[in-house]
Amino acid sequence: MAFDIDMIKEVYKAFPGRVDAARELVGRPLTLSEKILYAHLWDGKTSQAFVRGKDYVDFAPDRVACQDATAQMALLQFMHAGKPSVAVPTTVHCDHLIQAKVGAKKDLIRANETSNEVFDFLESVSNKYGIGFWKPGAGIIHQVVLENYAFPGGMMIGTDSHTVNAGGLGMVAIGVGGADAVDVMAGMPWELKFPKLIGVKLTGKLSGWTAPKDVILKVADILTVKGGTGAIIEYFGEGATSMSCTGKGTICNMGAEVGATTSTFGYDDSMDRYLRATDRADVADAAKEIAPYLTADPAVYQEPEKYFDQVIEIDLDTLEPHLNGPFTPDLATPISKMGEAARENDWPLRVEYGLIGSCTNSSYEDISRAASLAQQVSDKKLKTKSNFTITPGSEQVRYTIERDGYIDTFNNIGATVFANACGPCIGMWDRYGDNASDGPRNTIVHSFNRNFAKRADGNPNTLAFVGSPELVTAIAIAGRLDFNPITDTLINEDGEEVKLDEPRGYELPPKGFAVEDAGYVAPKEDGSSVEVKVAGDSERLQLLDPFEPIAPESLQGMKLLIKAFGKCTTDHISMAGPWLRFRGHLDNIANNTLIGAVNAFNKKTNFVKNQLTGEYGGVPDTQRAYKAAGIKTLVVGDHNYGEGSSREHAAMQPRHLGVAAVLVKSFARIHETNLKKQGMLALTFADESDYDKIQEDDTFNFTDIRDFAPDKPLTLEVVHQDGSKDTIKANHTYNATQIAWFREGSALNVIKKENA
Ligand code: MIC
Ligand code: SF4
Repeated sequence: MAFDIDMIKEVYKAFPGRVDAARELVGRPLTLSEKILYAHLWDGKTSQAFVRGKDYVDFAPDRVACQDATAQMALLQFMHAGKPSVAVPTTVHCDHLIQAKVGAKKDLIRANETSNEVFDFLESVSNKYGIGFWKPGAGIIHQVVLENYAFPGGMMIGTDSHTVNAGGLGMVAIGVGGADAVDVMAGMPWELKFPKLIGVKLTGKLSGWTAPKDVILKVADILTVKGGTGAIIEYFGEGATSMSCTGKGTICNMGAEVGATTSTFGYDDSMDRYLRATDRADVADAAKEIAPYLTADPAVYQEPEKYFDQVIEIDLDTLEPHLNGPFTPDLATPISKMGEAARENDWPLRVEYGLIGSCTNSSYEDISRAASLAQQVSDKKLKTKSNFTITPGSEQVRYTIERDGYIDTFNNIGATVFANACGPCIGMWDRYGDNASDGPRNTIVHSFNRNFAKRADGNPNTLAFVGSPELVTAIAIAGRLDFNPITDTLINEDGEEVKLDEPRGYELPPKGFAVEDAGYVAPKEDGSSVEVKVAGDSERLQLLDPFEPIAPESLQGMKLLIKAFGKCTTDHISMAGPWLRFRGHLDNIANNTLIGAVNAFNKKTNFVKNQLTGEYGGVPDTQRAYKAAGIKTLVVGDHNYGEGSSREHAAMQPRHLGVAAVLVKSFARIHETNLKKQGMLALTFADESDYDKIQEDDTFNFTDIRDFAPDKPLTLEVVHQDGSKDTIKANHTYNATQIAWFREGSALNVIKKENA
């Protein structure tokens, strides 16, 4: 069972009635996002039109997807939920734990050796609870989901922030922490604040060097990394319908980089073609029957300002290829301005690596277009100047592009083909051996989505720029960051000036997709006798103990653990790369807690004051000292704290070590929910400038924590070293259910209690 057509037909059967009822209730035409949301209400209907950006709503997603690095914690929690099997179709994908080093074959063998314990655990839990299992090498979660499970009008959640990729097939697909996935797997409602809506009108059509990637790089420029927070981005217009389905996937994928809850596109012919090409004609037929329901009502796209909270218009006829970076995905530079920007900022012009593929950009279209450039290297007697790598998104894509000769084309320019896995996108790239942390200053370009410091190779001095696979390939051929293939020429072996022709490719494989072993393992019908494998002395896996509730008394006399300065993403809070190996062992992975965060008082990483001794040390050690002394702590942060990944480790680790509250200027959505789910206090400064009042030696008292209630800010007394005090207000977004999570110690404790 690669996908569940019966489930999809059920969804489609109820869809029109639910949408019509919602339209009547709301009293105006509906956007696509609203249709999907209202069609997935937990109770099936509502008597209330929801207020966007305000009301918490219970939903019933159609499916769940988890990847190996987050599934471990999700499933360790699910094991506590007291259920014999998952309540909705769920899959686990082994993709993050495969390190890229020499090439697909050997790397996969090594990963199976080094992580077999984890893969075995995931396979056995999947088997036990009725979860579909995708083996290491099968592909990256989001590509596999797009190829097999995504369907127009569906709603899914996944324990990875780029779950949003499935918006390319017209879904509302949302990244969540593992505890949220546990709710849905356990057959409970899944709660989300009803999102705001951003409409993006795409006029004109893509052509030449410009690719779908450039649309989202431009959107990131406009919205910045936090501009999409709490919103669904809905794309429409001629530029949207004329684009491939997989191109739409790329755009939705990187919606995570602007903080959007998700992104989506109305059902159109490109989706129909993609469904048929991926062997799902029955889904395409079923979708066709309710097609008008799978896109917005016509009035919405005619007068978008009336229906969206914000509208952006991008003209694809004039959109230039972009490169975004370094260190943040919203720093956008059109390729024609790159030379100037690089010289101004002293970015190294020589490009060491061009890397294409990943979950974001490894469609057949991407690969065939990039290959058309690689082909020109020999045709035009050029030499590729940078190293070049490819990480295909799935075995189906890899097998098909190999059959069609593209792997050979890339090999001819000296490329390395890595396994169908995350690899260099998430620091699972053995570029420097053990010497990554003081690697040389250098530039790389890739077609992935994130480019935070150290993300790809662990080297803080690597400047990573994000671009389309086409542009990355052209730049790798030229070996220069300031190469603009639209205007610039290269000198070939004969000393002649040559220009690269525009990329050309195929939306879908002319000979169809093919694959020998896609890598799927179906679970047993009845898994009750399956034993889950966790060795007692394992350093990779540890069964979970429930968290104790944080007592109100312990919120008096708290100490400051760290005041984080500037960008503090989940990569700063719980680094990936080498630490991915401990994702199933809470105590071990806790040793990386906040080691990437910059201490506002000395601008150093992993160097904070222990108020008990006056000495400076690493964050995890200092925190363990407070824990040993029975003292709870507070973490302070800047804007968009917890940006990036869905990894709930970024919440569970501080929780495990005794951090009770996180007080910041603003949160990224998934991280804020993750903190709440683990029974912590996730708070924002009512007055942002209070951030400046927090000193290194402060002690904190939550004076009115006993009155913790929805819509009522908390009061925090800040006692400075000289005895002087500031009283500040901390806002929160907890509703009554979430306050119960805090009171019980975690959301899981509440589920357990209910199922006891
Ligand atoms: C990422 O792209 O940062 C990851 C690694 O896929 C994460 C998930 C994780 O940390 O395991 C994400 O995006 O959620
Ligand atoms: Fe994997 Fe990178 Fe995609 Fe995350 S963004 S799922 S690490 S390929």
